[in-house]
Amino acid sequence: MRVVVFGGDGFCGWPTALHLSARGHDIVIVDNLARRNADVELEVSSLTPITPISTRLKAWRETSGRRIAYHNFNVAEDFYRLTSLFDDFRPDAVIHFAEQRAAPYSMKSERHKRYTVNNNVAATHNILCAIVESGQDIHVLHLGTMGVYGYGGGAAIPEGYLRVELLAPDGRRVPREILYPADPGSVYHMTKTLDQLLFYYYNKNDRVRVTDLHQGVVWGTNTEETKRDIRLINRFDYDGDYGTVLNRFLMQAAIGYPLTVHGKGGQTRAFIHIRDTVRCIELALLHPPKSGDRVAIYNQMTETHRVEDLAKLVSSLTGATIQHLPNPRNEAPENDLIVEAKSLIELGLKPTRLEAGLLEEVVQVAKQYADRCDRSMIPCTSTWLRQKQDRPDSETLQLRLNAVSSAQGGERPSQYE
Ligand code: NAD
Ligand code: USQ
Repeated sequence: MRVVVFGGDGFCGWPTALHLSARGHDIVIVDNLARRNADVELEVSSLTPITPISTRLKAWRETSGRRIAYHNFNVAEDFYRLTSLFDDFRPDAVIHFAEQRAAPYSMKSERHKRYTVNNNVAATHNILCAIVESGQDIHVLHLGTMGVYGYGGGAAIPEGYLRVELLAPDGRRVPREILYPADPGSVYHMTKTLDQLLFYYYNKNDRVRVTDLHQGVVWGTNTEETKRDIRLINRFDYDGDYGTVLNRFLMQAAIGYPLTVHGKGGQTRAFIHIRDTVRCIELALLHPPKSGDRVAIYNQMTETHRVEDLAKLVSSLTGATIQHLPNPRNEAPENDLIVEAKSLIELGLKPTRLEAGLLEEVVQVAKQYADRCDRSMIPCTSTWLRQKQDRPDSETLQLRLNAVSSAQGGERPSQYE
């Protein structure tokens, strides 16, 4: 198939582009390098030494014999580059990763909130609008998030749609299937709930075929393809804005930094390994909705865990100590989370479960590049509530200062000093 990968230089997009190219698909990457620029802004780098995109693509040509084309433009702004690309390349499908994806980054300031909303919503809308303009029947695969549902509430979270009964004036009960009520927990997560409405509308009005993959927290770093050559290595985010919880714990264990549990760690989240991410996307690509079908929504996760349990597991494997920090987020201190996730398994996914060998593999990668870590970048300094930004309470301030003073070799002033 001919496939455009929007955001194909990122953490999930790059291994996906390689995975599909290795299986004979014809791939074009579009990426404006916003993620690399965010690293420049935040003064941090991927723990792994990712190479420039031209080096990545050359390395892929040399190791696989296959070419991946690359265009550098902003999907949220350069609408006519999109329409030209669709006219020239005539893709069968597009995979849309091109959004600002970190919840803490989206909460840093009004500028970060506005950037995240403008970028994410406009990127999704431009892609849909350009597909309609092209007159082509292009399947859209989008990386959504489990966070659109909120997390939990006692009953199982279905795959996108909820069966309800409306009460008619004459007392009859009218059955309906509606989008599961959106309950975002950050500005970033809110953009994903807005994306859902864009898909709903363009699917209803223009019959655009859409698969929305509501993905959990991704962990791991490399896939079969990114391991083929050091120049293909995938990014590994560990900083307080972009690092996600399990990879952060594994990396913290590798460098002897106490594991940073927010609050008591009662938050339960859904997880998936990066190798399953690329496989799920391949399965969804090979099984598109038919013309006229409603938006297909799959929960792309393989297991759920409490943050505290993950910390204990990593601690038991590595001997790392655990610290409980004041939670910078405005989120439930604990939640249950039961998720229905049958569709991708029915399509052929063999779930990779969290097990010691895979956790150890990530610790080894982190140990290998430990000298690239800037410990002062580990604390999460982005807070959800303005009052917290303005006046941290004394306990928060002390815990944060402790975290910074435990950092070695980094004198960078922190944002709350
Ligand atoms: P990432 O930031 O590493 O990759 C996103 C890529 O998109 C980057 O390379 C960035 O430069 C590019 N991009 C952003 N805006 C763009 C624009 N306007 N035009 C062109 N390129 C643009 O993020 P990721 O971890 O690879 O996540 C990819 C997608 O998967 C995101 O939409 C995210 O919401 C979703 N997701 C990620 C996770 C996770 O744990 N990483 C979990 C669930 C869902
Ligand atoms: N957490 C800690 N300690 C840390 C980091 C995080 O306790 O050092 C906690 C957070 O408070 C939160 C949970 O771990 O309760 C998950 O945080 P995270 O940063 O790992 O994940 P999140 O912010 O939810 O975002 C990530 C991706 C996002 C994706 C989402 C899927 O960055 O793109 O959409 O996971 S989900 O969580 O299912 O919504």
